[in-house]
Amino acid sequence: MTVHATQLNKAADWLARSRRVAVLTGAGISAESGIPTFRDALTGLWERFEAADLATPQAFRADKALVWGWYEWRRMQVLRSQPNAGHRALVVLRQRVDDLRLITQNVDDLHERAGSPDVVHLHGSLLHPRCFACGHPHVLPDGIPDEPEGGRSIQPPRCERCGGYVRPGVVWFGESLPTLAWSAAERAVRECDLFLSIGTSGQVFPAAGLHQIAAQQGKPIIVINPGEMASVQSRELCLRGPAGEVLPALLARWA
Ligand code: BV8
Ligand code: ZN
Repeated sequence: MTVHATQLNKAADWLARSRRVAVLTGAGISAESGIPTFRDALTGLWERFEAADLATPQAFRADKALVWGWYEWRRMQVLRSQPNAGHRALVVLRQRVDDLRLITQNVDDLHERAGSPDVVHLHGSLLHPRCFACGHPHVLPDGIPDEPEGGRSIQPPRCERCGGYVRPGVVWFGESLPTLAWSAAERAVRECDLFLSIGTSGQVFPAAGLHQIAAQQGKPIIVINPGEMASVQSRELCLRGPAGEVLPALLARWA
């Protein structure tokens, strides 16, 4: 971890003086749990595709089995993985500030399994499929899907109410975000006195717009990401390191 102590001390000081923290997480916070990020190239059956091309209603209409297979493979990975120190640190941080609102772009349940309540899922969840035709929630069989490492095409199950095809309970590109989740996220950023962005490349909208709202409102911003980040605003601190190392180090500095 190449984060300088001065940066960490400054960030810990900002956190210690904040009361209402809004946190936005992306795929990077689940990377240390073994879940590939969206930047990582797809493998196996899907290696010739871009994630953003597969995660669309058009792709599902074109080849339901290919897309459903991809999501069952990802659900298997998530159910086989465990929350990491980054997920767990956010549970501790919540106990240290008056109000913490946790907003995620991730479709895994690792924040919840780490113990975070009321997680706002902007892009849905792998664990709540529904009917593509009538929207009726579909209950998946218990247990972890046993998918081949390279994946396979699987016909999606049928809706018990209308017989339609079941789709993953995620927000696909070109689809609107859940209204309640988006309004809760916007409100959290407008009401916070510190914005914490963890493990996101800030490429997907409107989620990436939350950072801009915080910057426009002059909120102090802490970014945790080992990668090269876009231009840093005035009241913004960039801690270049993996969330699973930086977040515990931040908490450790906050006696
Ligand atoms: C919509 C669910 C209204 C599915 C996802 C404005 C400008 C340009 C384009 C648009 C715009 N407005 C709308 C668009 C179109 C589009 C969009 O943003 N396109 C992009 C690609 C340009 N947006 C939409 O379609 C949205 N809907 O706008 O609806 C509408 C409707 C009709 C017509 C018009 C408008 C819906 C977007 C949601 C799509 N669904 N996920 C699934 O998962 O299968 S998005 C998905 O990709 C994730 O949820 C996430 O949001 C995104 C990936 O981004 P990140 O999470 O940031 O992950 P990434 O891999 O990119 O980066 C990882 C980062 O972690 C890196 O920076 C890396 O350095 C860092 N990292 C790595 N290791 C670690 C780490 N950090 C910390 N610790 C580590 N250890
Ligand atoms: Zn149905």
